[in-house]
Amino acid sequence: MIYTLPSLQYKYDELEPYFDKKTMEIHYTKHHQTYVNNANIVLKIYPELAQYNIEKLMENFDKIPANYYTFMRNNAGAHFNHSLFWKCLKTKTILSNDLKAAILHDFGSISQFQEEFEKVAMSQFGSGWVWLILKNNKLNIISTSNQDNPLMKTISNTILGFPILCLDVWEHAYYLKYQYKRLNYIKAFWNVVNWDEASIRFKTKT
Ligand code: MN3
Repeated sequence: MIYTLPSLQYKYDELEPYFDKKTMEIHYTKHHQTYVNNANIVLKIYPELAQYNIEKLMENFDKIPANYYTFMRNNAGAHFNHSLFWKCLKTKTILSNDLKAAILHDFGSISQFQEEFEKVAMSQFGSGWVWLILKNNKLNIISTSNQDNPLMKTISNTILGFPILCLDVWEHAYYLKYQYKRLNYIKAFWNVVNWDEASIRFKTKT
């Protein structure tokens, strides 16, 4: 098995005006494709790694040979992150039911949840990701640097949590449209969050 780009459930221009067509196209066909190609180089050298799908590879990161560890942390990590990110985007979905109740319980209100998410996203210095994660039945918001993710056994050798939702805060995700205004990009995200996907992910772990 080698990795391939997952198909998108929408057209590049469908998230306009929040996420622009050009950024979506370049992000998917150039950035994500490059990460996939790079990760596949290592799968060809070490076919035993190819038994894992990308999610399982994150949980088995200790099996990656040391000489390719950083390379895969960046590229296989990016493949996992972007594959989830595309699924987290959709217009006109509504936060409801169990996930809504859990967010209200754990953050107090929807606006407090959004404020906290924006704060974490703005505090991530340089490239990285913001995550809504579930751990021990509690929701939390964290950020990771570069292409790390909460499932990856890296620094602490434990899984930080199960990702429910993610946002790419690398400049390549927003610079064409928003330039240095990361906060405007983060706020635009609320218009294109796929709450249906987030709810499904939440349900599988509760
Ligand atoms: Mn990206």
